This record gives sequence, C-alpha cells and structure tokens, in this order.
Amino acid sequence: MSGTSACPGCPENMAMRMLGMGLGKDIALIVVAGCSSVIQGLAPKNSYNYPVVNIAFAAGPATASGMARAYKARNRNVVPVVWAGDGGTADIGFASLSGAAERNEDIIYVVVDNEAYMNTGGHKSGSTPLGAYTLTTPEGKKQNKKNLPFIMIEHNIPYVATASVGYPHDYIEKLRKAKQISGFRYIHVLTPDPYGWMFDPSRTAEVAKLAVQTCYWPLFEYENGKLKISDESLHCLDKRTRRPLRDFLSVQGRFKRITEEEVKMLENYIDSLWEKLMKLYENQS
Ligand SMILES: Cc1ncc(C[n+]2csc(CCOP(=O)(O)OP(=O)(O)O)c2C)c(N)n1
Ligand code: SF4
Ligand SMILES: [Mg+2]
Repeated sequence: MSGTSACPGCPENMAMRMLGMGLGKDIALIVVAGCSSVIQGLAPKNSYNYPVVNIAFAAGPATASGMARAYKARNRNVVPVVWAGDGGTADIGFASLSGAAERNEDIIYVVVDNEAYMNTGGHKSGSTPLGAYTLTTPEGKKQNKKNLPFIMIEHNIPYVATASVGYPHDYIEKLRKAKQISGFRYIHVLTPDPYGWMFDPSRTAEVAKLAVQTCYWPLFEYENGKLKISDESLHCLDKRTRRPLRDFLSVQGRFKRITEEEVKMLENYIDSLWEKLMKLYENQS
C-alpha cells in the first residue's frame, strides 16, 4: 500500500509489490531483519497488506515451519512466506533455512538479493560478487558470490527458481506456480540497489535487466528434478550470443576500481555457472 519508507528506486519495494501480484491472498509474511523490516512503516499504519511477523534472522524458516503446521491443524489454507535479504539468507539465517528445506516444510522462501547488508549501511555479504566495493571491502571483494540457488537444488526440494525485478512477468509467474506446489519452495530474486551498487535510482529496472542479458544472473526453474532455463536467459546457453559483462559492470559505481584480472575472474565465474547449468540439463535428458 502507499506510504512505505523505502528509498527512491528501491528494488525490495518493487519485489514486494510483485509478490502481492503473484501470490494474491491467503499468505502470511515472515520478514527477517533487513530493509524490508523498515520499509513496511510503523504500526498502526503498515504498508504491507498482509499479516506480518517480524523476526530475528536465524528464526525465519523455523517460525514459518511452525506457522505452516499451526494453520494446517486449524484447517486454514494460508501459506507462510519467509521474506529475507541476501545477508539473512547466505550467512546469518542459513542454518535455519537449510534445516527447513531438509525437512521439506510446506512454506515459500523468497530472497531479495541486493548483494550486501544494506539496512545497516552496505556491508559485504556472502552474496556480494567478486570485485564489488562495499563498506567492508573498500578494495573490492576478493571472493566469488555464494551460489545459493545451486545450494538449494542440492537440498532436493520441489521447487527452486531465480528471478529479477527487471522481468516482472517472469517473477510473478514463478510465484504463481510456487503457490500451487506443496513442500519447500525457494525463489531467489535479484534486486539491484541504487545505493549499494551506485547507480541512479531511476535505473533499477534497467540494471536488473542488464544482469540477465549479460548472463551474470541466470533465470531458471528447477521443479522436481527438472531444469528449465527461462526464455530471458536462453541466449546465454551459447557463449557467442551473450551480451558483454562490461555493459553490466560499467553502469555501477561499485565496480569502478575493478581490475582487468578481476573482470576475467568474474567472467570465468559466469562461465562456470553456465557449465553447471548445462550439465544439470544434459544429465536429466
Ligand atoms: C544477528 C543479527 N546481526 C546483525 C543484525 C543487524 N542487522 C539488521 S538488518 C541487517 C542487514 C541485513 O542485510 P540483508 O539480509 O542483506 O537485507 P537488506 O538489508 O539488504 O535488505 C543487519 C546486519 C541483526 N538484526 N541481527
Ligand atoms: S537501501 Fe536499498 S533495499 Fe534498502 S530501502 Fe534503500 S533502496 Fe531499498
Ligand atoms: Mg541485502
């Protein structure tokens, strides 16, 4: 609803509005600490039109698991949806996420990945890419981004999908599909942040598209052991039709000081992502 306290151009705000379009009614949000705890505004005026539990990082998936069982015991058809940032997912809340996924709890888990701990000022997370400036990596991060969607595939859950706020229809369709499936569903949305990534707030959707077009962020679904590359990412299967990574890096201030060698390392990382996806695809057909 109106009146959020998000920054102009906030990608988490966009992703939250699209969540409503995709999941509709009968959901309850479990919001772990992060920008989305704040942009919902202050009680009694809450800008999320859903019941919300605000909870500590490590407790999100455990709380949702309990809620799913409680709703079932009361014959209520409500889906608990955990909403967490990349820091809350890749690092601080990972144990709880992994446990709930292993138990195949009947919940949806959505990650909004702005590749840093933004609510506390922009510190690097496990999901920050190599070469990116953050407050705690002033020389650029030296490690690659943790690949959470692949880690979740290894948990053998019924549904893993990636999305980008640059492609709302794709994201909304994946949410709709997830709602029809039972068991643990994981959706990872790339949410480029104008303040952490250092671009003009009017360009959020454009940067989110560039991430996909340059094959930095693959869009796919993994449903019951079957991989489907989404239409927006099909061109990445052939290296010759990929848009140059530079087009994505050059619009962001956080890569201003990246070295040639680091660009090469990032390109290699992207190649290896696609090789893994192709292997997964070949092994199933
Ligand atoms: C255990 C714990 N450590 C640190 C904090 C402080 N804290 C609150 S929000 C936040 C940043 C979260 O980053 P992320 O999960 O990526 O979400 P974003 O703010 O980027 O949406 C931090 C570090 C906390 N609330 N709890
Ligand atoms: S710091 Fe980023 S994610 Fe947080 S409210 Fe501002 S634009 Fe949104
Ligand atoms: Mg974050």
